[in-house]
Amino acid sequence: MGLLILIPSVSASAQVQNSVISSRGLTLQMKSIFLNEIQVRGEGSTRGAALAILANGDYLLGGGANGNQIFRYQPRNEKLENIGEVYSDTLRRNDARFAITDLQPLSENEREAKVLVSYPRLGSNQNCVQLQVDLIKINLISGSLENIETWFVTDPCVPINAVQHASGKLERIDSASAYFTVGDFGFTRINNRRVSGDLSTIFKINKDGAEKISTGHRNAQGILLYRDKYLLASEHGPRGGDELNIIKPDTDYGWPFVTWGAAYSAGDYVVPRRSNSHDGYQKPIMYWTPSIAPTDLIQLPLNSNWKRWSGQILMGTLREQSLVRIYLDNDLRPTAQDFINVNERIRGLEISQNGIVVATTDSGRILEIKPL
Ligand SMILES: [Ca+2]
Repeated sequence: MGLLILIPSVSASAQVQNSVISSRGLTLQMKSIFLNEIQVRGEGSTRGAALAILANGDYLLGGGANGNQIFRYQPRNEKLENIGEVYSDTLRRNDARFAITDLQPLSENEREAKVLVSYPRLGSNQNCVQLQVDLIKINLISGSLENIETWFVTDPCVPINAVQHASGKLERIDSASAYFTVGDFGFTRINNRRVSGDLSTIFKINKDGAEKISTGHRNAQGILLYRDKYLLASEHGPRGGDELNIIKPDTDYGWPFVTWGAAYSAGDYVVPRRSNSHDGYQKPIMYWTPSIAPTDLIQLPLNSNWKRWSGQILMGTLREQSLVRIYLDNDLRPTAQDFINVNERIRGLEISQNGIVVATTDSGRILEIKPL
């Protein structure tokens, strides 16, 4: 476990705090920036913003009080601007889970960026929820956005009590396609594959449609093309049994039939056939019981100031309030992990072009972490 030491702020802004974390031979500096405007609000809950980093170093943040706004933050001068709304707030309920789930730039130049945006939203009768992916164009000169086209809408539309477990994470493949995770939405019929449709699935999407890659995912909140060729996904299990999986085509990862987590009881939305088991299905390469609630995955840059952590994986967590450092050997076997405590629920996690780890937190902060 890393050690967190708060030191007096050195920034002119009262909203900025610096601290030092020492963890297994590396000393890290963490800058924490509180941005009230980007936090998603809902009855009884708050949520961190979705995060992407543009080629010019600026951050895109998806969130705000109603969860449907995009902001641009320029770390050079600590300037924040609201650049527009992706969808109407009539398409959500007053619940922080109704919010932009991910932002993924596909192509950029000095004038504009084309970015995929995913979000759960109400269906046409207002009683059910679907996950949607739109391509938007951001004018980087004027700081405005334009919605270009819808790429994907999940089916079925799930009864509204179940906006939980949306997933909705994107990973770029090239300028015209991406991987996309769809959760089980807490759907009470998720154990019937004839009606579960697009739920619990990882897709490859482009403007013409979606191709199923793998199934049996409960709530994949992290996805990463590791070493540019292996697809990894993290997911939340039920009462334990959180997983890290290597995603292979036409493979079933088991949910809701098997889980390493504890059994749900009769009052839960679905009861797995077997708990503490993965028999008959693809096993995760790592799992965590009790739950740590894993989110985004990133790979630290090779041959960088991250020294012996270069090229390794970092994973955000909600419940554990830590970054998890994971080392996979050449056969993709996990041979080391440790927890770097940041005392924050990590929602979005990215790596900047200059090797700074950037995270968004449910408390409305941006964290910038780098080796000292
Ligand atoms: Ca599984």
